[in-house]
Amino acid sequence: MSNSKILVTGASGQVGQVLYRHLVGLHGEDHVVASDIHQLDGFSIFEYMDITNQHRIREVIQRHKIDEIYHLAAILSANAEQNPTRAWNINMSGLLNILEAGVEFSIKKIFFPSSIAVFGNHANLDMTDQFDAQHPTTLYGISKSAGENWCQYYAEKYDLDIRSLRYPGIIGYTTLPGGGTTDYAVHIYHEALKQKKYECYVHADTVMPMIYMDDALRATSELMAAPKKNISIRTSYNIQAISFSPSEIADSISTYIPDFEMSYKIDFRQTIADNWPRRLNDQYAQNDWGWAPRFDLNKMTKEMLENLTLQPTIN
Ligand code: AKB
Repeated sequence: MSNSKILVTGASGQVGQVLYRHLVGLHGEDHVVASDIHQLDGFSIFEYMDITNQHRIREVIQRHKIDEIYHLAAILSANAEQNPTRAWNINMSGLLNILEAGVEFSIKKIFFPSSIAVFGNHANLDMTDQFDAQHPTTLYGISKSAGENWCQYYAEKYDLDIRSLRYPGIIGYTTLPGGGTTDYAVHIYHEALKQKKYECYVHADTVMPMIYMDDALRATSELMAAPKKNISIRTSYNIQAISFSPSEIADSISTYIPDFEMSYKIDFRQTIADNWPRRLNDQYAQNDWGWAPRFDLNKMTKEMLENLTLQPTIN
């Protein structure tokens, strides 16, 4: 247990819910404040918070004497394309409000999730380096790329200890994803158990980088726990875990559900996926804070199917 008082924004989202519970496990329920515009059951301390409302953010930080923030509130890639200006407002002014509050209230540490979406087709998409060119093709990618630069700016100008990961698609069994391009890799497990079939919106051979939720949580806490002097990247760290295509995940599921059938109906998310890295070089994360994933595709499939069988889909 620690004396930190932690605020999680976007706590009702796919990662937010799980990260909230993870942080409660590490720090105790009196030390973690969940905030969102949707309240779910299971939060010990919850504050309604619209991330674009700076006054409200200041009020919550003051009331709970917050000294660490995990800023997860954001609109993901596919949803952002439906309403780019709204997504820009939420993703950008939300982050700036948190950074400003970080300076005003001398917040000790801030976590900002960036994404593989910061890269576009001017990067080497087969093995994207930490400092490869960023020419994002989605509004989400543009907002995360700008966000990374804002983080570095605040870190350098105000010595704000802000740390960030470029999350790949995150796959877990307790929560459903909310409007990303990588969402298929979660839905496929639910549908495999319910109907033994799944219709995928990207081509069979479209490889995207993904990570199992346990690894994503561990990467986040290891980064946040690392000594400040080890953090050499103040934009956002590349992390690599598992890269696979829809046909490979379908094969992995078929080892447990032999009559599982996959079909394809391609939509606008194909173009997004085509401009994202397929695999990333995460040398800096390995060197600076010892990053190493523990789940490969088959180990993840086993865990997903076993846990979803015990605890059926929430939707
Ligand atoms: C999305 O698909 O938008 C996210 C991401 C890769 O950042 N899962």
